[in-house]
Amino acid sequence: MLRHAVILSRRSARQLLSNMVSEKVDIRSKILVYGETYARKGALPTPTKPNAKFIGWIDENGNMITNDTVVATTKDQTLTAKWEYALPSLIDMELGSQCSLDLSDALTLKSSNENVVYVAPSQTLTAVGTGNAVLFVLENGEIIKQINVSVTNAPSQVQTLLGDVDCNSDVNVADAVLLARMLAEDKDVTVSAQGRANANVNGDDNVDSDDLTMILEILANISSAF
Ligand SMILES: [Ca+2]
Ligand SMILES: [Ca+2]
Repeated sequence: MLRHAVILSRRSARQLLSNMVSEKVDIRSKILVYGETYARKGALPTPTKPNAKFIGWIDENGNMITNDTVVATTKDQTLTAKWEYALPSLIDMELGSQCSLDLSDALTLKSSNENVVYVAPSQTLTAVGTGNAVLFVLENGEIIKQINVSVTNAPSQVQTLLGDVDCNSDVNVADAVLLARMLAEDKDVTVSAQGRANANVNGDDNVDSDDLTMILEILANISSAF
């Protein structure tokens, strides 16, 4: 029989094995013979990755390759692992809250509406506005999943200390600064639901610049609200 070497990689098996465990690259060299199955001299490896389920091996043409597949090429070939990620299809967030998904390093997120949910470079999500958005999960630039995100107002909270936006049991200029940044939609700051309740100094339906003015007045001892 003619032996055609199909070398998936020339790197040493040991190095590749460690790559398999730690990297998104799941490759191992295997010498195959045209007309025989991929299981020749041992089954194809079954890689593992946190929060992901291995689906199978895909060749360069997108064909699923199993141990029973017959080798139909004499060329070098690279098989790519196909994964299914354990990701939710729906995320409910309260306005102002943050969360992060347990992502594999290979995945990045992109928001369809950054005025609803903002994705930081760290991939942390911040609910910056009420409404719905779609999170695109990208692997190597390709969308592999869409997650619907719904942001709603936090349930109304009882004020613990009027003006204490950062909830440290004290009202000072840091609270005014935090509120000002929140109102300016500074995406680097987050205010908890309790903080938003405390920020609503005039007790109406909104947290807005009127409340900021009142906090500044409190700080300047102009107001006798306390
Ligand atoms: Ca405070
Ligand atoms: Ca208010």
